[in-house]
This record gives sequence, structure tokens and C-alpha cells, in this order.
Amino acid sequence: MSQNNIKTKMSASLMCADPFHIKNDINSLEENGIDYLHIDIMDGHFVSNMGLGLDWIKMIRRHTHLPLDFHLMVENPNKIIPMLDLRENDIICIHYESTYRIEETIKQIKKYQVKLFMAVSPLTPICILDQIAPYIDGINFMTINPGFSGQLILPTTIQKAERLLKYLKQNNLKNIEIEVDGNMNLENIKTFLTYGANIFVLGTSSIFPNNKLNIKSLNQIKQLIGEKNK
Ligand code: S6P
Ligand code: MG
Repeated sequence: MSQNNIKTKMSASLMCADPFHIKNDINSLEENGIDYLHIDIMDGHFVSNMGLGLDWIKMIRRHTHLPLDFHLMVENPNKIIPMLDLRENDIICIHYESTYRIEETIKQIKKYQVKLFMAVSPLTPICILDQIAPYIDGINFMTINPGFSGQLILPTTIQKAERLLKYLKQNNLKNIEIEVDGNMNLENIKTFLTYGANIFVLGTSSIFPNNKLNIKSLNQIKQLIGEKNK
């Protein structure tokens, strides 16, 4: 069961899409019921990769009304947040380790009508939630190390997901959403559904094999999670 029967959703990872087909791909994603567009922002410092730039994001905004699901893998996210043109229903996710000013950054995000998620990387301990849980709407539970698409799930994250679900139940945090990011193919989605996850980031492992949008895969996932939403 997802936490507290929260709706189960799909978030398409645009760093995995072919930039030459992005317009058609977003149209097809909309037509086929995608819930979010996942926007990975990387600065080459917090993670070694770089990606999705501000002008490119503006272009995406002009083309769609879908909510954006920002995943900030940057040092000092407070600098970039005002430049994102955040809108109601967007998600913004930061990494606990990315700033010395976590409290200030949380306060800054709270000024917008968005959902605040905290990323939990494979080596981030669950106990960060002891202090952070009251301020967040969700967790981006990473099953790979942040930085690159196309990685395989780290098996230790499966046991960790079980511990996370227990932790959330024990601490009566049933309204916290759990997004899972990294190697979400059909099999891994099934596993994480049993650990209460309700948002799945879909990339090269499912809807963008070789960077080409695969609608059949999207519909298979939609059907699987649709069962959860009944
Ligand atoms: C990785 C990033 C992820 C990837 C996603 C890609 O740093 O946060 O959101 O875009 O994992 O999907 P896949 O199926 O290639 O792992
Ligand atoms: Mg991501």
C-alpha cells in the first residue's frame, strides 16, 4: 500500500529524453497521463555531471502545463531556487548534504506553493528525518547514487526502503510521499510499491530506452499503478 492511500504517480525523467524529440515526447506523455516531468538539475560540483539548464527549463514551461518535479543536485540550492519560476503543484527536492543552511533553504522554499521533498541518497541515513520530517511533503528515495541515468539499483536500498516504511509508520508520518528515483523498471516498481512508494521516476529503464520514448512501457506502468489507485 502507498502511504496513507496517497495517489500513485509517474514522473518522466527528461534528462533521459532525446532533445531533438522533446516537443513530441511531452505531447505524448501528456496524452498518456503522465503526472510530472522530472527535471534533474546538476552543477558539476555536488555531482560530477551537469544538466538541465535554466533556459531549457523555461522552454519546457512554455510548452506544457504539467507540474514540474525538480530534483536539485547542486551546491547551495538557495541560489538557484528563485530562478526556477516555481508554480503551484510543482515538487522541489533538495539534498540534505547540499547546503550548510538547510533551515534557511527550507524556509525559502516554504514561501512558494510547492511540495518540498528531501532526497535520501543511498548513503544518507534515514535519521535525518528526525529533524526534517515536520517540514517536508515527501522524500526522493534514491536507489542509485545521484548524477547519472542508466545505473543499476543498489541492492542495499531495498532493505533500506523497508526500514524507511517502518520508520514512517512508527513516527506516524503517514502523509509523507515516497518518490523512488533510479532504475525504475516494471520489476523494481512492483517491489517499491510494496514498500509504500507512490511516485516513480521513469527514465532509461522504462519509458526512455536509448532515449526514445516508449509509450507501451508507460502504459504498462500506468496499468500496474492504476491497480493501486482503485
Ligand atoms: C540521477 C537522476 C535520476 C535519473 C533517473 C533516470 O541522478 O536523479 O532522476 O534521471 O534515474 O532513470 P534511469 O531509469 O536511467 O535510472
Ligand atoms: Mg532525479
